[in-house]
Amino acid sequence: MGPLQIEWEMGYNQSVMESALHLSGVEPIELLPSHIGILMTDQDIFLNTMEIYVQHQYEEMTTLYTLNNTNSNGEYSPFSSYLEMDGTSVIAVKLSDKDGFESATLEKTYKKVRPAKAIKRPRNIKKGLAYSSYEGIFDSVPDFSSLIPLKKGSSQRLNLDEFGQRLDHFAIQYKGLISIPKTRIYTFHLKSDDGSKLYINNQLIIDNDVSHDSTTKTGMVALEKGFHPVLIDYFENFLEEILELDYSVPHIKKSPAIFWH
Ligand SMILES: [Ca+2]
Ligand SMILES: [Ca+2]
Repeated sequence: MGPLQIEWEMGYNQSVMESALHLSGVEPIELLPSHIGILMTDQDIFLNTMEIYVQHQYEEMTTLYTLNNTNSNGEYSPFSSYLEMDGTSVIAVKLSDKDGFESATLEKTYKKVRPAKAIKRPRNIKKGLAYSSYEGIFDSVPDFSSLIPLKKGSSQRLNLDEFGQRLDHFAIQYKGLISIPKTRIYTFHLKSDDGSKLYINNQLIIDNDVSHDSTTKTGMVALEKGFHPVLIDYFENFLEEILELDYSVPHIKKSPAIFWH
């Protein structure tokens, strides 16, 4: 079998057009091994121990792995059902068939982390978040400290309807606490139109900034049970406006975050 090649041709295919443009050619296609189709456990941080799973769709292929060895000449072993990690690990996997053909290597780092400490429950807290709203033409989350708020208040939940329907050209900063039911790893899902950012304990967890239509970005963080300072920065340029924050843990469906201020 010869090398794979693509034969191409382009031009006008309309009787009213002169065949002024007609190009054609042959290009070889270089086939390189890929790791597309190999899935490794998505969650990449853990508290104590973690089970790492690898999935792929190729029944004839054997999964091989190596630990903490970024050198491709490292020793690979067959991967059985899962790997249990108790420390930060770099895992590289590849697939191999009986003739020794190998896929490209997929490498992922799984990091053991400590949960961020909770703060003491402040006295007299109420449900919801404090907000400051601003007017202006923004194409990214502004530096709120340099702006004068148009309005300040509090809101039981993230609700842009409070600022009028189909408003354009505004920004809001929400501030408060998030209550965390159990010490573990949480995945936050921040959906916005246009841009937004989520900070927990002054750490940027999700950057969903710049002008765009409805886009959800996720971020994972280890949190101790209790209260954690939260900050949500948001701006709307024009057309639709959306802001939603949910969190999830494996095997439990997404729930809206519970806020206090
Ligand atoms: Ca709008
Ligand atoms: Ca918009």
